Amino acid sequence: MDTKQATRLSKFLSYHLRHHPEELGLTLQEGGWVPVAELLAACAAHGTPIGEVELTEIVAGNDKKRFAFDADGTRIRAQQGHSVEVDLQLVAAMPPALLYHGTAPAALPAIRQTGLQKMERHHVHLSPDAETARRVGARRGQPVILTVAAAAMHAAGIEFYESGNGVWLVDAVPPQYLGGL
Ligand code: HQG
Repeated sequence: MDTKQATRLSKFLSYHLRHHPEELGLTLQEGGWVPVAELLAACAAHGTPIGEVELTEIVAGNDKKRFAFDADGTRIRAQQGHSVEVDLQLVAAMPPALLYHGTAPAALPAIRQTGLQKMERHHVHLSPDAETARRVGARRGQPVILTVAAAAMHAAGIEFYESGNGVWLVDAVPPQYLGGL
């Protein structure tokens, strides 16, 4: 499978596993899981056939590890980024001292007022390093990198979750914990 095809199928899977499973006639199970056999049958029935080997390649080769199989490989889910109501059964974890968030200059006045909000997603997404945050922010033009005093937030009782792919998730980041504003 070439990169272009992998990207196309990855976007197709993200769209359905995060946002619109119902368009494929699927319902996400607890944890966001979908049986692999059901997913592949639904993709084929909706004009985008994906083979088992191709699916494994997409999951393993995905630049941001957007998808994961369960332990026995019979179910698949998006690791984060959902807009549908789903309990990912995330386990709270101790974050590193500093995390990073890449955003667009236009968002800064609002962020100064209200801090980072989860907007359309389930959580605010934070990056483990500045370079990753820069890439996230660059999706919206010239990026601005904010630092997040994650250990201080954690010490104040705010829970952090690590998704399976290195992204840190939190409900909100109040402005006093942000640097670079
Ligand atoms: C901004 C992609 C105004 C926030 C990426 C961001 C990431 C505010 C936008 C993942 C705000 C939300 C997540 C406030 C935050 N006022 N704007 N108070 N608080 N914002 O896409 O973090 O390819 O929901 O800075 O690479 O950009 O989908 O979040 O600019 O990992 O796997 O509101 O999505 O990964 O945008 O990106 P998003 P994000 P995938």
